[in-house]
Amino acid sequence: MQRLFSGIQPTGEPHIGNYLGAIRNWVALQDQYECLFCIVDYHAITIDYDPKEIGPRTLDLAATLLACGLDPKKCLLFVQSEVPEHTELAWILSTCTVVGDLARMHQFKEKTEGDRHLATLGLFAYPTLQTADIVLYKAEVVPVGEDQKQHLELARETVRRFNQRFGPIFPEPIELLSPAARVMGLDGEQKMSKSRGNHVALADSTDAVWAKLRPAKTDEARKRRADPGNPDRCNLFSYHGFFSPPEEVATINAGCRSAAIGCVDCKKALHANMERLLGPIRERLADYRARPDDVRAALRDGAARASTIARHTMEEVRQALGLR
Ligand code: AQP
Repeated sequence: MQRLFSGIQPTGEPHIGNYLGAIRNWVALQDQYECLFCIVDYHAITIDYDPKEIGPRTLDLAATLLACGLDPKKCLLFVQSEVPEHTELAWILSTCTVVGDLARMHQFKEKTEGDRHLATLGLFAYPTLQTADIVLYKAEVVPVGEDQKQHLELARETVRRFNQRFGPIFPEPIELLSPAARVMGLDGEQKMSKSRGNHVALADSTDAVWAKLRPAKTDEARKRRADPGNPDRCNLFSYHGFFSPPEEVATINAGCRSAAIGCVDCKKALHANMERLLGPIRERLADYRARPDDVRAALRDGAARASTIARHTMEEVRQALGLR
């Protein structure tokens, strides 16, 4: 089996975008690859955060991942900061990473718009830590969304430079493009995101989900119930594609265009279909939240197994660098 690595940041409440764009895929990949899934808390501290919140968030994210179907018997689930070799290797790889390449990264540019000269070194070097995360385990495969493709190209470049200088230690990781589309936020303007507050959280109660759907923007040209709408211009209609059966999507599409149904009808149908997927996840999450020690034990076990691989790689790396 090939080895696969992926990570998720404990930056806020995990949402349906994270589920549809990553977590659901991870659950399927557990059976096809030797998977390492990492809660990347060292990445999460590259933006403003509350030190009191990050610990509980990390634990709750782990509970959510388990509730979504990650199985510690099939994969390694662990927290990045519990394996210090990630940051040690990131430092070493930073000597093989070119500043000009880092400066070209779209994500860095987006996150620092307006005040780039005040950006921190941690945020700038984020892709180098990401490279270390992957190659520390000699992972061959990395599932990525479109937004992460550039970082993976840089990871390959860094690996090539390292291997050329110190010997063929790391495989060049290849990307496994996520089959899921990008989920837009409830605002319809930016991608759904933990930190932007435009999300439906996996932990939201059924009432909370409805409270978010009810006022959400639809086709703005549809001012009254009798006006026909255009589903192609409706952000909420795009959610039906993720949650509703194809025949129902077609009926709603036609009903919107002919004004046979109103936006509230469309939202109610969406809510019911979301509930079918989210309800069972929410129930399992409540169960894991009620037994945090079991979640901690799963993370401890994952970190111990990850550390064994990490220590072995670092021995090899230090030797190659002449540090032993
Ligand atoms: N809106 C989205 N649609 C599809 N996939 C998404 N992902 C995130 N948002 C969407 C995927 O979720 C995985 C984990 O993401 P992350 O926590 O590492 O960072 P992110 O992509 O920056 O996620 P967020 O929710 O937007 O967090 P913040 O607000 O902290 O930046 C990734 O595989 C990502 O593609």
